[in-house]
Amino acid sequence: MKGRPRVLGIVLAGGEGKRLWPLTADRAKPAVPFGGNYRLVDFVLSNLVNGGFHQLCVLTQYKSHSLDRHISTTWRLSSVLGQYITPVPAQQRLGPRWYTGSADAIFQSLNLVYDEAPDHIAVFGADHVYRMDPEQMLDRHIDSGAGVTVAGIRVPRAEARAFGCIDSGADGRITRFLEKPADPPSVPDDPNVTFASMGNYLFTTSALLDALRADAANPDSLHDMGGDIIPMLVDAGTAHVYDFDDNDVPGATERDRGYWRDVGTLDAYYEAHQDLVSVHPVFNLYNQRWPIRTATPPLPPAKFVNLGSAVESIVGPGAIISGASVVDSVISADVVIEDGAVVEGSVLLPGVRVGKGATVRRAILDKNVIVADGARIGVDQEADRQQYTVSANGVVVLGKGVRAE
Ligand code: ADQ
Repeated sequence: MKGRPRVLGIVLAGGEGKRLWPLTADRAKPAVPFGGNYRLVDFVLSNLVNGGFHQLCVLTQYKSHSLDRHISTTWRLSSVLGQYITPVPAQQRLGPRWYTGSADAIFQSLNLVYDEAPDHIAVFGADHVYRMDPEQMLDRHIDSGAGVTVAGIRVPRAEARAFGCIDSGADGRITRFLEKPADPPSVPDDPNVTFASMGNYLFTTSALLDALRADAANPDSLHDMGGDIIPMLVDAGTAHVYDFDDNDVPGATERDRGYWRDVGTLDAYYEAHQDLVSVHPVFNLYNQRWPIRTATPPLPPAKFVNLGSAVESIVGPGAIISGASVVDSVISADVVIEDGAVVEGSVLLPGVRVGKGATVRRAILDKNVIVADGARIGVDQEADRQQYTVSANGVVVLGKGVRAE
């Protein structure tokens, strides 16, 4: 450990996740369950911990209870070794106001930085499914001497309006940064591709402090990391890009190298799950050399009885599939599917019950949803629309605890 730079990790986990409604009706977006076992925040925390970053603060704000509980119970580290992962709620330290934006969230939490006195600060988002070794990004950041290094990835230009878009020179210096432009620029060698910010930043501590203080004094600022802080450092000529293509995680395959998904919409969330249950998924959950960590509840193994079956599916602990047919689905922990039921192309979160003879197609069922015997979901889109949320691509979504008759 001697000689290693001190790095404080700040995970921005206060996002509301409006586009994931109703999955975010009761929880912050980073607490949304994903992949049968995980919550979204587990991906960024696994990446940081696996990469050797062991002083981590998770800034929360909206509907933070389930996120706080998950982090406190799942992500304990040894404080004897100086390691911690701690949720930090909004505390109104600078007056009676909540965070006005992601930069204000850090500004209001600067006591964490003063306490730790780190050399560098990793500010990472909590909304994405990916594998990344942040230490490789840190090495680049230190080598370049930049004030901030922004992780960048190539995305289809058609999707780039949701991202910060980066132009950079051959030396990696960012020459232009456009936050969520209406007409995203393309990369020089491909008109259909944009180089986008992943919302993960490595700052030299003094650069972050100076930028946050200047931003706080600017009455016109929205106090947003992507909208205000990064453009400020780009103008100052001290922002570099780190190309995610260069990241090489142990055990990564050619296919899942470079995988990064913003699962911010119901359709993106659904598609990422469909990838997981495909025979050869792009994202390999089974790479134990870079594990995605979480705590699983103390439940017995999944059980299949009365010729119940699940194919092209993942099934969590405690699940019971009795005489039912499950295909292309994610069945989380403690789900029970009864005789004669059919579940196809669906994502069932923990505690869901599907009754006898029920049908569930192309649906996302949040925790503890009860599908009554014989009920049909995803069969008659008009009927579904009247009662439930239906995504742009026609995925039916039932919020937590809903009972479907
Ligand atoms: P967005 O994801 O749209 O774009 P934002 O909503 O600020 O930006 O979310 C960034 C992260 O901060 C998320 O993890 C979110 O949970 C968290 N967050 C948001 N508001 C917060 C608050 N008040 N307190 C604490 N945490 C908060 C950003 C960048 C883009 C980049 C995309 C990549 O601004 O440039 O391209 O991420 O997805």
